Amino acid sequence: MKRKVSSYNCKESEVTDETLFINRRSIIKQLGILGSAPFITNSSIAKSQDQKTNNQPNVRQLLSYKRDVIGTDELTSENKAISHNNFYEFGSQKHQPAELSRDFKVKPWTLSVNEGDRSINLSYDDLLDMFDLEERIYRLRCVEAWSMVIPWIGFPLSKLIEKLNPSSEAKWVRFQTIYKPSQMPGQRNYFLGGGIDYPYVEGLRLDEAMHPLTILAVGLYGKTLPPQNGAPVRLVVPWKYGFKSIKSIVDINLVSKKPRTTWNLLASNEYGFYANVNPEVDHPRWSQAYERRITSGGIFNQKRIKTLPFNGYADEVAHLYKGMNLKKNY
Ligand SMILES: Nc1nc2c(c(=O)[nH]1)N[C@H]1C(S)=C(S)[C@@H](COP(=O)(O)O)O[C@H]1N2
Ligand SMILES: [Mo]
Repeated sequence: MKRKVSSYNCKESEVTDETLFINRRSIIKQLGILGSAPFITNSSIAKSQDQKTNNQPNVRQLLSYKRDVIGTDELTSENKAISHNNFYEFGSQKHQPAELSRDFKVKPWTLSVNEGDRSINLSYDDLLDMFDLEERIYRLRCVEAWSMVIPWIGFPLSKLIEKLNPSSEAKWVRFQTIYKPSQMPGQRNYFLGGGIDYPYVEGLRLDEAMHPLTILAVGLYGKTLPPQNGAPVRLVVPWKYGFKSIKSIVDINLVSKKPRTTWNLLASNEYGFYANVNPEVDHPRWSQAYERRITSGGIFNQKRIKTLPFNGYADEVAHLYKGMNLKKNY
């Protein structure tokens, strides 16, 4: 999503990359190995950073889960899915989240799910253990007109909401990403962070949140999520544009009023609350009729394909919007 600040983003990100590079060099220098630079690999640089900050590196754990039936869509390669990301807390350019999230700590973590003063708190281990994990191979359609096919691992959000036993007042669900400027450079720097007012917030109508396709994902491609994809837990709503699928969630609130949402607050004429994938409603600055499907390999391997209503999930979800004008409620 390009905003007016995007020309600054570019310059700013170059500066940031440079700072990161300088930091690495000084760490290497402290370890007294600068002279042996030709032997330094990326992984040894990452390791020396971990040693310095005394962190556990974000090693992706293998998960056990029930496998999805194999679909007909060609999967995006894992390498693409974890290196081409939108996660503005770590920079607004696609390559930045993977690079700038290496020091992000996902443990300990608390996901709080609440209505009023009733709440359930899930720890990092609860997220992986409390529910049976299943694989869901879903298409992810970004509002920017590219798409991927990703094997997520997670559980239906409905299972968690049911545990809270919501009252009849609960009509909407509000989600909030962690606010941790010390580990999220985009939250510290307005330009790097794409001009967003953090924390990132999103929302769903309760029936959308309870729909069986809506999941909280804790992994992809058989392993826990890397930070750039929203570790340790993120939403996946496959019939909506990608920005609804909020990452690294700490708060889920059941509320009586429709929540405000980050991209809608930034540009309400461009990004609606519903954000259902719809080839007939163009973005003001580009068409949504087609998308670039990212599979594997280089940009020349990307296929231009027709965008489907509700991202191909119309049979499952169109009834949720019966009688609604989807051009107005974009
Ligand atoms: N907190 C947060 N969540 C976010 C975003 C973000 O910038 N911050 N970007 C969104 C957008 S625009 C997309 S397309 C998807 C991308 O998910 P992926 O990087 O795992 O493919 O995450 C969404 N969730
Ligand atoms: Mo997106």
